[in-house]
Amino acid sequence: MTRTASLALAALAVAALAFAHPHFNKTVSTTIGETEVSVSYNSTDANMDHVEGIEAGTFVSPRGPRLNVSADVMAGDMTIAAGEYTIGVVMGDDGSWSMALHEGRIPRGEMPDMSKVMKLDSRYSDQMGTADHMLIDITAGSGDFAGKPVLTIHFGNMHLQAAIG
Ligand SMILES: [Cu+2]
Repeated sequence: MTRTASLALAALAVAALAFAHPHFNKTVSTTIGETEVSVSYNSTDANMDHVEGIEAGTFVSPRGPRLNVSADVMAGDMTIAAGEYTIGVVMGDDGSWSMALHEGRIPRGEMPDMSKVMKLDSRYSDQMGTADHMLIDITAGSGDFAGKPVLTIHFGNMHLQAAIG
């Protein structure tokens, strides 16, 4: 191998390393009151080019994050029944986003069943900074949800809080 070729290969290897950021399978779990709540997700890239092409009303769920609740839990004036859900977001006609839950898992390659999707009482902001990789957490709410537990999703410049418990 010529010196030039090996240098070129080394440069490619460095570029590949710089590109391949680690993506983690994460679990966040806690108890709210007596209820065990856990979220499992992959810290996938916040690909905003993909977000651009999404149509209003579509349930979008990067890598199918899952929520499990051990008992019925109130979410604003709705009830999330004990069980497993896929966490996603739905864009409204005005371009803002709501958090939503799809009952159970969506089988690979299948479309979400909109009759199984429940929109949560949630708040959207694009003024909370940027998360290059998806972050989901259960934390203390702010604004309308101050003093309440919330589920948060931060994906690119999209930041959502949803009432939970
Ligand atoms: Cu990445």
